[in-house]
Amino acid sequence: FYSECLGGSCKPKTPEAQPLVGDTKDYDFPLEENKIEELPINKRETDSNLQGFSLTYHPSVLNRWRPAPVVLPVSGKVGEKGKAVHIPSSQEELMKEKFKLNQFNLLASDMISLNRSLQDVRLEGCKTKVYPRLLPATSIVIVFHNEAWTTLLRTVWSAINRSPKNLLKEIILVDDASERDYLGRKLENYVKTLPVPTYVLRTEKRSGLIRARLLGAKKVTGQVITFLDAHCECTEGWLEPLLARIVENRKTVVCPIIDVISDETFEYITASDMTWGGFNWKLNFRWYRVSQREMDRRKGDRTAPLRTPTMAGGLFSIDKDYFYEIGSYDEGMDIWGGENLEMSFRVWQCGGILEIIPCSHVGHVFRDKSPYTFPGGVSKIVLHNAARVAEVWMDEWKDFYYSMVPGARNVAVGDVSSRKALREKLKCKSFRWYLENIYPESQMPLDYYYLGDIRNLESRNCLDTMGRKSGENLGMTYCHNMGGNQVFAYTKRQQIMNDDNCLDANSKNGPVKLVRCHGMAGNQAWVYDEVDKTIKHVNTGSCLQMPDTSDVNLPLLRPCNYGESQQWIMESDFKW
Ligand code: LR7
Ligand code: MN
Repeated sequence: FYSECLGGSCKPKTPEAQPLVGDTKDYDFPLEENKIEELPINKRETDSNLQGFSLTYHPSVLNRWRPAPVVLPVSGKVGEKGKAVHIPSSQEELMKEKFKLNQFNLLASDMISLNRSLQDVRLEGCKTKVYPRLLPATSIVIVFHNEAWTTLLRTVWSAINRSPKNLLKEIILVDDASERDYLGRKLENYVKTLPVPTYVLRTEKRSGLIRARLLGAKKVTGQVITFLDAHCECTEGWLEPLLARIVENRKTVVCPIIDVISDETFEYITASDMTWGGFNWKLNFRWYRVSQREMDRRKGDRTAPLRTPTMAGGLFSIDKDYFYEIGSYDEGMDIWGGENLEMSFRVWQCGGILEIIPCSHVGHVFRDKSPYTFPGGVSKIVLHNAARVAEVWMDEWKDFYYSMVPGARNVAVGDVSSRKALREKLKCKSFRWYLENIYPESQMPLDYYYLGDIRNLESRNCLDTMGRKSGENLGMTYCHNMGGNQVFAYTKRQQIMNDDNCLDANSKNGPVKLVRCHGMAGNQAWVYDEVDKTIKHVNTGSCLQMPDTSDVNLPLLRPCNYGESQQWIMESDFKW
């Protein structure tokens, strides 16, 4: 249940070599199509409501700056200009051995210069943008546990090389109890030689990335905090647009576009600028295609700041005072996961703005697996963190999480009273407000009649997605009372949905498929009759029927006969 995003964080798999029209630089990776949940316009918060706070920074915290010089290719080195590194077959064994250390091609990384050059990946419209001559300086906080030397220092060097001198105050490295020698004294001595003040802090014991970031943030002396993962590369002009946006409104939390540094070849691959952050019922962060609504709000300008429902979590800038005003992080979260959604919900619900700034690009090494240990167990930690998000921020929509991931009910969430008090103190809005105004395209339905399993009266079996994907048939099997694949929401829009898929049929005898919800009724509209207990497909007038002997796992769509084989019970009786 957590594996899809864990460690690899929903790695955008092999980017389709499919340039967007009018731009040959950007690639589109396979995206989840968002379904459309259009709201009447008057139910939405207007721009002016969202931005009713302007703040001018005191001039004393602003600095005059000049663009950083362009980083030139290092001659004789591989990987320059962000190109892929290919390992000769004679070294394949070594490569595989080294891969295990960090779950990326360490041999390739070690061959590339710490100062490698990259392409200028920005849209043309970004290169000519003019930013205020006075901007606040940022401190960069990078937390790491057992990070590789070359990826860590390439992150540091890429920031130094590509940040305007007066805008980078310092770099704070937080070692979260790493167990590798080179990250000890050797690292401390190395950072002393850097042209930007750089410090190494150490947690006393493994504290996880959330508490490690809090430790780093405490030492920040710049006006803005910029967090980066320890395996990133900043590109030309990455910093100015982030800081410029914060100066316009200090309650804006800004993220760059996160490009892909291949874990296999370290090739720098531009990500789509048509992507924003969402989440599913399991509370995994996911990339989705930006809604038409948001494209329209930006009047089709691909260089304009993009309001995103959630952020990936690792790369963002925030005004330092605002970071604390809005409640920094939940210290009750361990190791990895959850803090990104927590901060996203909190920022939006408590009056801030969360944006992706398309003119700022930073690469990140996406991995398939997490390379380090999760003391206490991966699932326990990840479920614990996500449950805290659900308990504090999601109101009744937390039910979607718990029914999708029933195991989370047995994990202690710990004390969330101080986080709830924070929500009170800041007078934050409800999760309903968030869904209505910020994320109407979310796959969590706004209004629904029912959430639970759907049981056939005759066979006593339950509808089951069988974990299948969009386009595949709906399944059916014995009821396990364990939620997950057997949880469906019956929404006021007449959808029967599980996470982002809806029951869908396009002919009167089926089959009934799971198809990405489109929110436009059509083949996805069903009427449940509480009296005769039928589930009728609106477009065809046929009824959902239990499977026959030819395939006992395949529910059917047949002319209605009002027999028990077509009667369904929607009543929650999960035994937790
Ligand atoms: O116990 C730990 N202590 C640490 O210091 C565990 C991790 N860390 C460090 C780690 O070394 C790394 O520098 O924390 C940083 C993030 O950990 P990763 O790289 O294993 O995380 P990720 O890239 O797989 O996960 C994404 O989601 C995380 C949820 O907790 C964090 O928010 C990460 O910062 C975030 N990364 C990004 O947003 C980059 C884009 C990936 C995506 C989507
Ligand atoms: Mn990472």
